[in-house]
Amino acid sequence: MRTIDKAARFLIDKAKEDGVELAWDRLEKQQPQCGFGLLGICCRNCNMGPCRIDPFDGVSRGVCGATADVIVARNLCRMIAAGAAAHSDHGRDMVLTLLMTAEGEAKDYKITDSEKLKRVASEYGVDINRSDVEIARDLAKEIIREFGIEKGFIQFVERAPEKRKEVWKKLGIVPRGIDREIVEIMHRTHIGVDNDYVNLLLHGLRTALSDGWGGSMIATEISDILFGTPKPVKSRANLGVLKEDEVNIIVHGHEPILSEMIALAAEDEELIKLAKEVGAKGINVCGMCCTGNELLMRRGIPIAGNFLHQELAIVTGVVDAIIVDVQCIMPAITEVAKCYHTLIISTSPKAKFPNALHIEFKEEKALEIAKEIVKKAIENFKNRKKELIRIPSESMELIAGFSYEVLADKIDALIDAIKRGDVRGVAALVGCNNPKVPQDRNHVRMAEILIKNNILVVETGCSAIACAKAGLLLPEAVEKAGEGLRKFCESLGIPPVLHMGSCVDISRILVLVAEIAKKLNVDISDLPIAAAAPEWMSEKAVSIGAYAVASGIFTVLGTVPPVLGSKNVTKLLTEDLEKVVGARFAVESDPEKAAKLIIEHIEKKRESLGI
Ligand code: BF8
Repeated sequence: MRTIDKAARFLIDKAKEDGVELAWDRLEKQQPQCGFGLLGICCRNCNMGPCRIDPFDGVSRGVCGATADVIVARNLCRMIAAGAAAHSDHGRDMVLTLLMTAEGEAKDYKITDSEKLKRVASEYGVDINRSDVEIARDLAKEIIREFGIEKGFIQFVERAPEKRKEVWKKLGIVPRGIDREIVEIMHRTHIGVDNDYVNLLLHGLRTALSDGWGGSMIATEISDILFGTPKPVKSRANLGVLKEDEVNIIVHGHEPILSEMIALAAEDEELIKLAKEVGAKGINVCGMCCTGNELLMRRGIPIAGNFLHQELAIVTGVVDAIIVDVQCIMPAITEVAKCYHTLIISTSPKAKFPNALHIEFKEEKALEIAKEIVKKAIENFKNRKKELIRIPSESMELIAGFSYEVLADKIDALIDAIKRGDVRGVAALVGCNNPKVPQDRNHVRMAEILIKNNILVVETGCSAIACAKAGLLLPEAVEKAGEGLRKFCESLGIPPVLHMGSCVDISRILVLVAEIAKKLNVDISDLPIAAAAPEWMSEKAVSIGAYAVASGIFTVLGTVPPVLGSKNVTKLLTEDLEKVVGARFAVESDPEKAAKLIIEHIEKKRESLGI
């Protein structure tokens, strides 16, 4: 089975009829995948190699003498570095936009959440008794400076409970500047530098922390300052949100700097008029992946799907443009688009796609460029190939928008419910789709089992989109929940599965669990909470998993990371880390068993807390 999603099944069949190759087909063609790669024991870090380590003989070494332990640890650290870099560069772009906004260079942006601006500025020691623009300018400069700091630590570390900070201090892994930590990973993993797998992995954790409590948290906070802090909002999810009689534009990628402007441009009277002139009834903007989550959370813009929906959206034959920026955009979409009429428009100098139309996005002329892009989509409406049009009917209602601020006044009620035992604990389900897993199966199945067992589920990223499509982000989904969780959710009028945003918004979950820990005067690792990335595939997910564990959260991975080639690294990650940071990884691809691991962990933590 390739997917549990009916709309996806419909379009996978259509793609076959149309002779279009999809990610699942390409995965099949890759079989058998390289065993050395799967185990993490190939090294290309210098030109004496590439080297491969015999996974069975226990003595095999690379040309330089690196063992399986060193190679696996180095490779994993580089995955963390790439993932942390992606999140943090996104964060940096947000801060640069805030600075340009404050300096009057990016006139189409404004400060929307002034209260949050002042709150964050106070944390950074910026004087808040001035105009928003002055505060924003100094805050942005402070944060930009922080990216590279050599000495001292990133500010948001202060949001962690004291006990957690003590753990990090003792291990020497309190994160410094984000750029500093990432550069150090690249240095340490160069030939002949750090050859101690424990030392390497500790630095991997430090770098991941600079992502979770740094780059990602900055991305979230600045997005809220610029575009507003999300509040509960109704919308719909799945490919049925596409409309045959309107110009369909999908924004795909990650940074709301672009997608917010596209949404705004699509409201322009002249462009709507132009759409009508070409025979469409209007302009339908839909989201995909995490930039879709950003628009959904703040504007209630419908979300067409998660990672494995990106090719399928084109197969409907009605997507007039997919506008992309950075991250999670398959190079394949330009190939798929050749069979239909869809225009792929790339916008970032960091991410160009051969065969796509490149219209570079610049914050100084944001709305003007956004309008130009939307116009291209409208002009492409007439090129639809009528015989290839088929839109699946599936689209599900949902409620999203559960930022930390929305949940803050519910924390006491949550703690009471946890103490009473009505709610057993909280589980975060996050991360991607991966064609190695039937699309959405693990996300949805795990969420269903967890809520049945009275565990409140919080979600971000493609996991949240999977559960949205399955109808779990609705208050009515309490029918699938256990009695206690149902009572709790009904008393607050919330769904049992809460959409907390995009992948960088996992930082909202960190803040939530940190506040719960502070209120109970315990460490995060003492709480009845857990996390899972049931269908993860990206390097960003590796960084997320690493900072979740380093923050004290037991984390279950649903696809196997490339570490099994080293028994020592595997043991460190899945056993020994518990003694070091109070949490560890588990790997379990069966969703029933993975959910069971989380339930057992939560019950164990309740017992230790005496509740
Ligand atoms: O940003 S969009 S595929 S990497 S989960 Fe995964 Fe989905 Fe990408 Fe995180 Ni979000």
